Amino acid sequence: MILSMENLEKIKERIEVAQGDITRCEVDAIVNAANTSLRGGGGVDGAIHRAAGPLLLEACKKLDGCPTGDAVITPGFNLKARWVIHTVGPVWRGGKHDEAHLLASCYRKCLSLSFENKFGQVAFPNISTGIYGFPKKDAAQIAIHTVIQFLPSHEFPQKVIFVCYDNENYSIYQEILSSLF
Ligand code: AR6
Repeated sequence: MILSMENLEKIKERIEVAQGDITRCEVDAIVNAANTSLRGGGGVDGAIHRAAGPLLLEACKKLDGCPTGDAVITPGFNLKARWVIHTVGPVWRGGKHDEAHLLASCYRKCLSLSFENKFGQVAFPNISTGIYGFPKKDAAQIAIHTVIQFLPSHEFPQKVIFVCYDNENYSIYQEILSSLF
């Protein structure tokens, strides 16, 4: 990862790691690790739909799905977060099917939507590292790298929170971030 000390210093305060349930985050937007149909599913997607209520599915049905690597936005309905950014991570198929680029694209698209909407805080789950099977360390490097590349040249989102659910992801994120800052 090639980063200038100046850029790192500038964004240090804008990146946080937390452990817990993303549906409880009081932020402008939470990111959902969805699938291309946007019709809900298991994992964090299921939890977000349950917490947001049935209007979220209705809003998703009005959208024409979402391709892998892209992102779309809906209101958060009953969630504490005002908005949900739905992104579709790649299914891990051994690493030679553009998985890394597609995962980076998910983070970039979510960050761009947050920029356009002038969001203060946006919370990300560890996209693709559950049901979709992306190796956790590699996914964390991609997530952190993409955020670090984006923030210095964008005023929004003001803060990115990586919300880890499982202990393994939480330790990985803490380790990578403490080695950087
Ligand atoms: N809060 C934060 N993170 C969570 C939560 C939660 N409440 N629940 C799970 N995670 P996954 P994927 C973490 O499987 O791999 C769905 O069926 C989990 O520990 O939710 O991108 C979709 O509809 C893991 O680290 O998403 C798709 O079909 C991370 O969230 C498919 O799963 C992502 O795990 C997407 O698979």
